[in-house]
Amino acid sequence: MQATFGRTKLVLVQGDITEQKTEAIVNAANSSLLGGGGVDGAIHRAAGPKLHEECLAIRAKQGGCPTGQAVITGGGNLVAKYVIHTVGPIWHGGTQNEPDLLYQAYSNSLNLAQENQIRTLAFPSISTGAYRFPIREAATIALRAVKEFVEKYPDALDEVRFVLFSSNDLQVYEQTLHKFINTN
Ligand code: AR6
Repeated sequence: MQATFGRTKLVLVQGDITEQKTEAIVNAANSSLLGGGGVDGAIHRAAGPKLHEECLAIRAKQGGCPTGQAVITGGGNLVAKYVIHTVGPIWHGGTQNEPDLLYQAYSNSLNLAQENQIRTLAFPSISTGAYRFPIREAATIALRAVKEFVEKYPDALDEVRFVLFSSNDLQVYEQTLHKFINTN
């Protein structure tokens, strides 16, 4: 499914984020930046050792990445030139500021893209795997973060895509986007 938020194209697809041809892809990392399972593991495997080395250098400098923040590295062997690593919140029932932290993970990733003149960007569904954030609420937060960024910086981005791993996740994002288009 495709739509536009202002001058920015919004694309929802089912697929593997490591194969995207956007200038940057976003990694749903953890605070250690040392890799892990899920999309993080897939990105580190596809990008190769250079990515790990760059993450180690960031750790040496700033000691990891707090929840809601984002850091950037090169893309190693990926088609994407950059990887933006962000850390979504672990879901604890919604009482520990999880929605706001998830919003920050998206908006800090978008800010970092803009600072690096990145015009096309692919996101996975941050926090909705191992971190168990409910997918419907996460989709609303993700799309709201992109919409609000684009309203603030209408010329910054040509395309934002969400790459959903399962057809069910894609369906949830599509339903959420329909609501945005109809009500916002
Ligand atoms: N492309 C796109 N999406 C994917 C891919 C892929 N190749 N692989 C998995 N997903 P998760 P989180 C989906 O668990 O919840 C890691 O161990 C997956 O189906 O990767 O933010 C990190 O190191 C799900 O919908 O990220 C952290 O410790 C979504 O990506 C922790 O997991 C996110 O699931 C982060 O947990």
